[in-house]
Amino acid sequence: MSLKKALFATVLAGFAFTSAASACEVTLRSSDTHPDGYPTVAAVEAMGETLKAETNGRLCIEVFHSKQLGEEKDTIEQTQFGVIDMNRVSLGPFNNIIEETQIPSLPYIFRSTEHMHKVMDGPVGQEILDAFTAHDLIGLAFYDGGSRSFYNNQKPIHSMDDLKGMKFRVMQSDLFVDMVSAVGANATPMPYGEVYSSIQTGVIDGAENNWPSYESSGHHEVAKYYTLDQHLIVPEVLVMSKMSWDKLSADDQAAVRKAAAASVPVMRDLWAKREKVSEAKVRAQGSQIITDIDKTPFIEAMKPVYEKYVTSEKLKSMVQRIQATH
Ligand code: GTR
Repeated sequence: MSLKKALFATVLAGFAFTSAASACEVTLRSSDTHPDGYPTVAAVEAMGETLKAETNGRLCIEVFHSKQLGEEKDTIEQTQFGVIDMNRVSLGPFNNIIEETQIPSLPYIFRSTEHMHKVMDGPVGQEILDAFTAHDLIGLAFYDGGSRSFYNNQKPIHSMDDLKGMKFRVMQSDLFVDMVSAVGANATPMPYGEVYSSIQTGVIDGAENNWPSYESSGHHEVAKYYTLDQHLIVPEVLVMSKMSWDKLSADDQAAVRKAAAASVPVMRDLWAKREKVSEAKVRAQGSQIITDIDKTPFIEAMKPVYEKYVTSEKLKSMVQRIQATH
């Protein structure tokens, strides 16, 4: 980090601590790309309520939703620098920085959401949370991100052949670029906030995401063909800046961890409901949902992605342990 950036970070981090809302001694600023009311936003707000109660009103959280603090990749950097205290993001944008996050981001690594929960709630999940510390972040909890599938504005996709040559936006992760190439399409990494207009103007044919994001972003308005190939079940993560963390007492750190853990079942519940609401909404608004898709060739096609990214013994062991989890 440059000296200038470090100074800026220190000034702003200090500011967050001294300018806290009246009743709270410390107000932690938390970033989210999603709009108010989205399950991730509501879950971090719920965590804030728990934390406030646990600390007799001393520690509070303010969620800056709707990318008020920026796009995910930028806010991650700012969280590392201590400019932002907390961040709720997908694991995808961490892939190029923290290799352990690539494992739950591998296509078809999880058989179901239940499988993902079991893994992320267990030792492999803990190892991944711990890996954030070396990158100036504290991993607090994993949230649900549903399963991600392709959508586009050109045609219904029924097979890998239909995907040939099409252009899809992916999160800014090399792994996802390779994932899209593996099924014969072209990937364009770009921030979430640019996807809508990029589809509209023909820069890309589509993108890939879960029901709630496909709906809340309005992408369904510009890309109505949604094919449930469910190539990713990538969890979301709630992290805290290590700089902000180190300013807390051990008791307050424990209270933050406890409140984060308590927000997980709240989030899962909100998520399950929102998936249904979003699905119903996009169907009602004219999206064409393609469900008759054979996933076997997609799973086969991902082999080179595993070969490229699962290289060290540590990562191989993680994959094996995930596959052996039932
Ligand atoms: C959403 C996820 C966001 C963001 C977005 C994207 O499903 O919740 O954190 O990563 O996808 O595609 O950029």
